[in-house]
Amino acid sequence: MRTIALFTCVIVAGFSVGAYAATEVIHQQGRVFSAESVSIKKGDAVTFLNDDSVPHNIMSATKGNEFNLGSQAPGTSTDVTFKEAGDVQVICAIHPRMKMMVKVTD
Ligand SMILES: [Cu+2]
Repeated sequence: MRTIALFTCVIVAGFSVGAYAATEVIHQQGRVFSAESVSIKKGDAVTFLNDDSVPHNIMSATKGNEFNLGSQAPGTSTDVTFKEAGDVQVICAIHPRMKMMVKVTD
C-alpha cells in the first residue's frame, strides 16, 4: 500500500515539474480552475493544462498581459508568460464561472 502511494506521488511530481518549465500549472478539471489565484514573478510562465473532457478558451483582457489561447482541446496545455506586474484576471470565454487571478510581482 505504501509503495503504491509513493509511486503515485512520484508520477504526479514528475508530471508537474519535469514535463514543464513553467512555475505553476493550472488544471481545468470539472470546468473550474485548480486555483483561485497564483503568485508568480514577472517573466515567469503559467501552464494552463486542459485535463477536462471539454474544450476551454482561456484568456485575459488585463492591460499589459492580454492573451487568448483560443479553443484548447482536452489533453493539451499551453504556457503563458506574464510580462507586466499586477493582478491579472484570467477567464474562460466559454464558461463564465471559470475565473482566477494571476498575481504578478516585480
Ligand atoms: Cu471553459
